[in-house]
Amino acid sequence: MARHAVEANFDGLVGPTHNYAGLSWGNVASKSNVHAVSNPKEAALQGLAKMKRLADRGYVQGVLPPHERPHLPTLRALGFAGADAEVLEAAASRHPSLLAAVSSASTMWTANAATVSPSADTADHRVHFTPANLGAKFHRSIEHPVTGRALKAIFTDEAYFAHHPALPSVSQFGDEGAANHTRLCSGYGEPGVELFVYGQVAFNEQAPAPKLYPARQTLEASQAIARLHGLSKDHVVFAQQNPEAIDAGVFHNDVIAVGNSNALFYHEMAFLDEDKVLGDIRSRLKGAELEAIRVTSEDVPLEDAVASYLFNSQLLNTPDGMMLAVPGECREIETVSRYLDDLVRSGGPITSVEVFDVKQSMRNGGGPACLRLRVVLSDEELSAMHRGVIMDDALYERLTTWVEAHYRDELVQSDLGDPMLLEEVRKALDELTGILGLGAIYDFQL
Ligand code: SUG
Repeated sequence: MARHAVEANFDGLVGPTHNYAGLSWGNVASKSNVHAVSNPKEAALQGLAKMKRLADRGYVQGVLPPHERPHLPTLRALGFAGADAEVLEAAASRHPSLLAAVSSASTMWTANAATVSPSADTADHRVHFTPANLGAKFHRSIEHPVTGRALKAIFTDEAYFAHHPALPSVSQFGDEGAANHTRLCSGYGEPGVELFVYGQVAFNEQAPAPKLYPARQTLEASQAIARLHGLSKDHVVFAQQNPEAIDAGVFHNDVIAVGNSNALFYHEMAFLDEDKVLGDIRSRLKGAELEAIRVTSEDVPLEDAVASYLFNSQLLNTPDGMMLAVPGECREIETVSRYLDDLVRSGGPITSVEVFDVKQSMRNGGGPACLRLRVVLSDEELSAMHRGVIMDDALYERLTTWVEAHYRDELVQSDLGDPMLLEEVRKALDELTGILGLGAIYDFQL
């Protein structure tokens, strides 16, 4: 019998080294804002304000900690030696782009942290987690070990939670986590349909693939995760992303589609074979009709969808329908803003639109949906997890004070080699694991 369950959202707290290094080829915003001056304090406060607003509305909101950056163990593994200050100095002078890569605050985008399957879908009825290897980008490929530790520290009880290591970090198994994974269901506690969207088939060179930008997720990676999580094939759909969309800057599926409950909100350019995707979902979805909310290029040109991040919105249940939590940029682009007004008047499942300001993250290609990892939890699982990361007034106050005390309000590339910055980060993170009650998760704490 189905149990009551909720969708909890775990947002990544923006780290103290948030900066614009132009590290993500294929991600238009990251490339166009390269070397802009960042404001880590503002970025973290914008993220916290988003979490607080959703927590105040009654959603279960959690927080995932940032990682230690610059990451000296990676620099040491690549041959930089000596005391910490010497390692930083050598990297800054000899390989500044490598230093930028190991300094990225990219763990804020927790939609890429892992793929999560709720217990209603899995063979052993536990919640399954697989951290994403993020092998497509070096700066992100170093995230999964600490992500795995953080998830284990939060979801510890093995009676309820199962953790897998990341897939092999090679291009054939490129995995970008929940950004390419959506679950459709009649109710969160019911068995659902897990939709895995991939950009490329790795073991078939003849299969359609993007020509300009990399496909970060492979079919083989998605299939491996479905196997590891014990998902039955009657509850899984694998769909190829439209290669043209990837070449237009849609580097993850969550830049062009978002699903919630029985609704799938997507652009007509999202999938290579749209009819098959919808048909496959419809034939597997039990207890509800799929509500397909299709946006045409005439409604919103793909370019505007990418620039506004319309689809990188959170789609959340409300008492009278669903709310679309959009980034502020959606109200700055006329076609998108007009479309949103028409959408709420259309009588469909989306009954309200709310704007969230996450501009600091948006300039690196991360909207509201990139910033959160969804974890569907039954009431029992929710009480079994570590509660110290759940947002409430007191945690919001503590984290805001912590950010105000430790974060800089300006950061440029040349600051990344400053040994003081590393010291500030470690001091801040050590305090943070105390605030969140996580124990030791960082390399410098082990
Ligand atoms: O992987 N940007 C991230 C943005 C991730 C967005 N996530 C989702 N769509 N779910 C990326 O491309 C840019 C960092 C820099 O250029 O400084 C960056 O890593």
